[in-house]
Amino acid sequence: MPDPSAGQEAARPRSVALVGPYGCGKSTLFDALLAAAGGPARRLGDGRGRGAKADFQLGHCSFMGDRWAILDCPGSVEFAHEACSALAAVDLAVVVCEPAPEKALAVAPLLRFLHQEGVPHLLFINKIDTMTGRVRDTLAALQAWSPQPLVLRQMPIREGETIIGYVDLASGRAYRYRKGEPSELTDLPAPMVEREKEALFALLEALADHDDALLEKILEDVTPSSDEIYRQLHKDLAEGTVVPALLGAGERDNGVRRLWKALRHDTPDPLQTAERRGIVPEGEALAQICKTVHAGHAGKLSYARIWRGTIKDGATLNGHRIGGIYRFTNGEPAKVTEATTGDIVAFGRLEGELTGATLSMSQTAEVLPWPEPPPPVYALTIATEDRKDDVKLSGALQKLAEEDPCLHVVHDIETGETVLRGQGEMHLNSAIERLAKSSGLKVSSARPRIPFKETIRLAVHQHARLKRQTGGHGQFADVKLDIAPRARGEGFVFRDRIVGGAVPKQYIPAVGEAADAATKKGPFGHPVVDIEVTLVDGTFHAVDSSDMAFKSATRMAMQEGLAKADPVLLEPVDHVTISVPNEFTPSAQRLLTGRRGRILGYAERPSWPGWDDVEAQVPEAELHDLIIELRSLTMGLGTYRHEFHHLAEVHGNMANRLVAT
Ligand SMILES: Nc1nc2c(ncn2[C@@H]2O[C@H](COP(=O)(O)OP(=O)(O)OP(=O)(O)O)[C@@H](O)[C@H]2O)c(=O)[nH]1
Ligand SMILES: [Mg+2]
Repeated sequence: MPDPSAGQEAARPRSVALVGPYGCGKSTLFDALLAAAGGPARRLGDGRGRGAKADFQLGHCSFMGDRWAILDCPGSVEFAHEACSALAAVDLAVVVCEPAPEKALAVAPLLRFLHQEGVPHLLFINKIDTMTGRVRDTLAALQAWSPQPLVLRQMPIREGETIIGYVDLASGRAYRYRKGEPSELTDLPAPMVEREKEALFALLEALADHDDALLEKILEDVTPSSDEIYRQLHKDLAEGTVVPALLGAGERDNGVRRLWKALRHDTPDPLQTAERRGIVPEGEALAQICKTVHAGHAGKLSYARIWRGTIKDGATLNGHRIGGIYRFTNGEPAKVTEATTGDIVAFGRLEGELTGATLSMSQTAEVLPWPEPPPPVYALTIATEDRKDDVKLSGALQKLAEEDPCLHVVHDIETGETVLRGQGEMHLNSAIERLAKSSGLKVSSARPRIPFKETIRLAVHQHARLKRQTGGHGQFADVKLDIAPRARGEGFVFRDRIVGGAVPKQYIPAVGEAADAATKKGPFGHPVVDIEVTLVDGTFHAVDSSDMAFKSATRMAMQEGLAKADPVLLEPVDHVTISVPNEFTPSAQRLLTGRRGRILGYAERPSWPGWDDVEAQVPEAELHDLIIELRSLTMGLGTYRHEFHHLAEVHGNMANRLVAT
């Protein structure tokens, strides 16, 4: 594999995703990286980084002659799939984290994910200006969660409590941070010389685990050259055998150039990434869509990673002619004529192609896998203020769902509501906001209604007679019904037990239809399920009877009969599985029982060491904001899934309360 840092020819464009928990400073670092690469001066304090963005931002730049695409991912767990999409497209991930150990732990699931997916990554311990404890403690806390060894590449230099610079362990050089400027070379303070030796030894030990020559040197007490150390770091990072850790403060430009140099040196070549993804190097041009946006007047843009070959503007991919290829320099889309292996660019007007689609000219090339969106855990209804806008709303929702594979739009036939399902409050609210903004529609949202049902507990016999004389000929029908409960899940059935033509055959279907129609709204206002209605007797009139008359009589009989048959409210109960690190298992159980859940048990989560799956049956009415509480109890780590299990009777106060909400 070519070493891009050593090659004579211009290196292929490479890409990096900034990932990490909510608010750890990714967007600030993104700005700092672009600024350090000659981008626009930083818009410090203009709020660029603040406020959670729902999707990743793409920026292009060149650093020391190499071309780069940087992807700034949203941090909230609610947008985790967006980060997954970015990670599926890039050569390297920079995991940004907070300096305090308890806050830094929020990256734990990410480290596990990157390890599982085999994505090469390095750790950037950010906001080092606020660090009070020891960097090593933070690293040790994270190490407990990382399947790969984390190795510190820098050692902080302190003056009192404040970190004022660092030693680059591989080169042995000491630097002093300067706010908003590159760090300057300085002398290592004498009292730190011993500590630097220890830190270097720790780094070498970690690296020697994967290299015998290095191990030999350490055993012989020979310090390897900087070049040797850099080479080993490069190799170990690409192979995923170690995760190097760097320090800095994006907001002050501290450690940003050091990070750039590490990226330049260590980010795998795009061909290596393609190999990791199982893409053979020979063959026709191949790309994959990693994001879809409807950019107003610019139309649809499909962001894509080029895995192989060169794609020129105007080429036909999957049967669609590309209408423009864009890169994003200085925050603005700029048209380019072509894109090549390693590029991440936006293609214009690839109608009909969705995020995840593999693109090629012949369409006979291999189809690349794409991460599945996680199942929805939170729902809100959406409605227009003016019914006239409903068509416009459904068009806008379709576009939104095309941009965001985690967003499900469902028209609930039972409740008549349009329901958005997704990853949480922030996710859905930001989707609704975006929709309102792009479509100009006035919309409102609310908690979805629970699809309650009802049934009866007593069998009753009900007689009803319709007799009306209005002007000409009248209306007459008389029915006797047996209305009886059935077992849960057996549904509705109508039977005819008429003998001797008491009700003529021709009217019987009308009775059946009316009985069925009457189950749509029972005494509590919800659909009635699991009952049996039998027509046992009746009378008719030769002139005045009709289908209509028999329907009316049946409706009357049903209404009266159901009310007398000891009706009861039924609520949907779901089978719920909560997944949490096992230290949170007791909290998860308490959370479920506090929500009228019946715990079924818990067990180790398959192939997730240290995690448990807690199983329970929980009423759907208690699930609306379960995810919010679960995340707040588990540092955002807990997830859950659910599916309808059965309908359960609700009595007394609970029934009143549920019906009232
Ligand atoms: N002290 C300090 N604060 C920082 C640093 N970098 C960012 N911040 C602050 O951290 C907050 C969050 O920064 P962002 O860059 O928006 O964080 P983010 O990771 O992009 O956040 P999300 O995209 O919402 O996940 C802001 O108030 C920044 O001013 C830093 O190096 N030092
Ligand atoms: Mg951000």
